[in-house]
Amino acid sequence: NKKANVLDAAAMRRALTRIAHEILERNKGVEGLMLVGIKTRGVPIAKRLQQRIQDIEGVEVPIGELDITLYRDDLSHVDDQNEPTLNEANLKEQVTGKNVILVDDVLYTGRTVRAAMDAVMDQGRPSQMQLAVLVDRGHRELPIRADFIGKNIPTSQNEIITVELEEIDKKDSVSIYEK
Ligand code: 3GP
Ligand code: 5GP
Ligand code: MG
Repeated sequence: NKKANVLDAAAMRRALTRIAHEILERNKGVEGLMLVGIKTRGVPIAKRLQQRIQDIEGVEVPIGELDITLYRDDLSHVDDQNEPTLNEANLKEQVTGKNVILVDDVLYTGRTVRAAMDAVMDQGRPSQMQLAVLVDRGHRELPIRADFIGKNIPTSQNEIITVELEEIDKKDSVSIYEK
């Protein structure tokens, strides 16, 4: 059952525009940048950031996607280490020498991002990696933090954040639910 709407479409749009500017400011432009979306909802978020960067700088930065199968017991795929496992690395572009910006919808324990970093490193040797997330809900279990955050939403363990995106869910919104 729903507790609160946290971001509506306009707020999400503003947050992603800000993140695009922050990425460009931190990295002094687009040189060497590559965006890598973590499936499912990290992918359309990465595409939106790519579009905004193009609007601002007039350059289309390369984009890739990663499929990290989640480890959680509330989801179907679990490996014997109880860790997220890499399904496929469909990184169309070479990552070697690139500044790879990982993009995901929600950052929670950090295990998905850890697996994503491994997956990227298996493809080559990026010069740098950074992390952009729409929502940081806390409860990290690894020494991982995001460089760019749309919204910090402190949650309890029995709350879940629902992220809906136009491309998948026909609307843009972020809300908090009680399990
Ligand atoms: P996503 O693939 O678009 O990121 O992991 C499958 C989906 O379940 C994810 O979509 C994620 O948004 C959604 N989800 C909702 N609540 C939770 C949660 O508490 N934990 C995890 N791991 N996924 C959740
Ligand atoms: P982590 O590996 O950091 O625990 O979880 C990150 C991944 O799990 C993200 O890709 C995200 O989709 C999913 N996730 C974890 N918690 C939530 C949540 O509360 N809401 C949503 N929508 N996704 C979550
Ligand atoms: Mg996700």
